[in-house]
Amino acid sequence: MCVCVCVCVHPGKVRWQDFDQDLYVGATVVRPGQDPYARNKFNQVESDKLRMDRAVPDTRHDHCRHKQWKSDLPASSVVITFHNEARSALLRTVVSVLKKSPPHLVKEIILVDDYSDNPEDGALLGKIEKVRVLRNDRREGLMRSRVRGADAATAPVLTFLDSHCECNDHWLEPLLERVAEDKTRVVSPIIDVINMDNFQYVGASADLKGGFDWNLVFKWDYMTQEQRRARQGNPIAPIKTPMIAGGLFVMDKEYFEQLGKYDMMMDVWGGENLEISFRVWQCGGSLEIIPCSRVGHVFRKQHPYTFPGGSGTVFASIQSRLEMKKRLNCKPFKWYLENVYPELRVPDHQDIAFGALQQGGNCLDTLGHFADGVVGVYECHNAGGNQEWALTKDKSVKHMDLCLTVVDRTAGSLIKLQGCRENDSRQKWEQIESNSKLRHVGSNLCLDSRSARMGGLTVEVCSPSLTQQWKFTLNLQS
Ligand SMILES: [Mn+2]
Repeated sequence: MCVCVCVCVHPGKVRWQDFDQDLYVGATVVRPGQDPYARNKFNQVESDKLRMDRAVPDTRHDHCRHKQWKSDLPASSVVITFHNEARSALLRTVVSVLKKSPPHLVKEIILVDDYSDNPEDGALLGKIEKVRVLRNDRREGLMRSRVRGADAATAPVLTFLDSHCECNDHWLEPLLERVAEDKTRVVSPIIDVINMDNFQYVGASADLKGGFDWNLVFKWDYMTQEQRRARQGNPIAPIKTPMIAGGLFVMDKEYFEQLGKYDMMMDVWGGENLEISFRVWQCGGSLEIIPCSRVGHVFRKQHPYTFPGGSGTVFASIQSRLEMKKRLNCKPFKWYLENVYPELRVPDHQDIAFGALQQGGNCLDTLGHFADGVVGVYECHNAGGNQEWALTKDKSVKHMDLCLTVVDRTAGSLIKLQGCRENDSRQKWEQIESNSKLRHVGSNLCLDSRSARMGGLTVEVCSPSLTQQWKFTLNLQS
């Protein structure tokens, strides 16, 4: 006798388990002799080898494993936008959502195909249960695509994901719980690293917050020691963060609309995470990272796609956005800097260059020394601290109130840190050769790292040597 089990799947749809991965991914494999990085800037051959529902390590803190989530959480619409994504990566993203979420919490997955070369990349996935596919009929960019997906969403909560993610165990419940408690919270998971070369699911530090530098580039900041100590009693407590990485977050749909969604005049990609982070904080909401939620993401070193019209043309009028912020009674940026991101050093009007002073992957570093100590170089860590310098209008190179000082004006002599003094010619420097070198004004010698390992930085006769090439993170003079 045959017993049939009824599986409730809509007509024409299949369960993800029944989706033909080999047929879908097989159509776009990397041919022998082709560069596996050419299309996606990650190793597509390795990505294609993996099963769509491969097992990944549970990277959560132990405390998360016993946690009970509220039973009456709101459902979410998952919005995934993509442009020419590798099929295997896109499919794994979709499958991991379906596999790792309680079914009643995922109302739908909305794939927004931002005019990929092959419309089938998205269209074929529309066969999978809960997946809806929207395709732009021209390239719109990330922001307008996300807004299109959000507008089509029918669940009360929006979950935005990148198209090369893998959701981990119970990733969704802790995010939804925080948003259900307070609609003005915008939350994101800890983003685990998936290695772009071998696709190993690596994990991530739980001691990071999102921040930015003055080139307005997102970066991860280590929590201060004080912040880490405060968390020892409750290591899985939500982490207030000045900035979200941008690709992965959960937000109440009504709140997203109230706050002005995204700026529809923003093109292509980038900067939108800073913009929405500032807006959420300044307009009364908050941003959190929820440690019990983990989602893997393939981090790349390069953009895989082109910027139509060039990346320098993505500017537009922000008049209507300014009016909106007025209407919403948003606080000024100064408030954000002082209250949300007090760790960030703000360049003042005296600075003409600012940030780390870089030489390749190394940065000028106080090495923890104070007055009369030498300075050296150390691997750049982008966390400010001992690597934070400013060149000021009065020509000093400053770290806090210590200045680079040429004690002895002969080539080969060590540079010392000394308290900054006005009008001390031993502390006057200028940038030369298109801001690529630092020359001591009084001696015409250049800052040099050739003896960094034998004592410290020195001044030397200026030359084309790479040990004299220094670049500030941010140059405010042209
Ligand atoms: Mn991404």
